[in-house]
Amino acid sequence: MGIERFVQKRERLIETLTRKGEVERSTDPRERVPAGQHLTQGFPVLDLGFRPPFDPITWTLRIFGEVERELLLTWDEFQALPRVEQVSDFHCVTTWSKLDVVWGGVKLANVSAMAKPRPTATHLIAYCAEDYTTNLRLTEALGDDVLLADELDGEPLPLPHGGPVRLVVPKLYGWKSAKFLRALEFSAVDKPGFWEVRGYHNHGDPWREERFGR
Ligand SMILES: Nc1nc2c(c(=O)[nH]1)N[C@H]1C(S)=C(S)[C@@H](COP(=O)(O)O)O[C@H]1N2
Ligand SMILES: [Mo]
Repeated sequence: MGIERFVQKRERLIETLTRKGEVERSTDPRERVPAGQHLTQGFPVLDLGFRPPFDPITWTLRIFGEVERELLLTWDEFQALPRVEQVSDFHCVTTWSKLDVVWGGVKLANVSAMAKPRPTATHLIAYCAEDYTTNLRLTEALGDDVLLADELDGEPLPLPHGGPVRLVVPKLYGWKSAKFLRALEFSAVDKPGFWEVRGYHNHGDPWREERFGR
């Protein structure tokens, strides 16, 4: 299998870089495709098929649970938050990977800092407009590369890709990148989401091929 060779090559490369004390990631696209994945040039749309329309007047993002300060952000308030741009790779468990996706939005860690999670919070649960949910370990959800994205390729995030706001969690399989995001719960217990209760892996690291099971 070609992909397997790339992964072995990648591991050797990381070994070499670690030995040399260099930490930069390879820019060779083939080194960035996890085992069992293939590259796609387009950006497939994958969801349950129900895409709730966006109304900027009624849209809100609710932050609740184990926090000092619950938040209910309106569209205007969300737009006023500090913004970042990010280029990251996207790996769907159904085996397609897309490299160098250009996202814009707000770092989840910034919104979390506004809400001030209590020490009891261990997980972050994402709730979407069509009742899709997914779960993240809080430490990972607060990673520097986790975004509340409202732009794709410099344009407002299109509805099929989860507009107006979706999670982007580049280090985990795509099903953790919740589209049509409406609420985030800081939780003291893990709450496996839509796909996690249907057999997908509870964690979902593509580099460990955590596709199914716990
Ligand atoms: N709300 C919601 N978010 C979702 C899904 C979904 O069905 N509903 N599908 C997930 C899956 S399996 C993937 S691979 C990505 C796909 O994102 P895309 O449609 O922008 O490619 O969204 C994830 N987020
Ligand atoms: Mo997916």
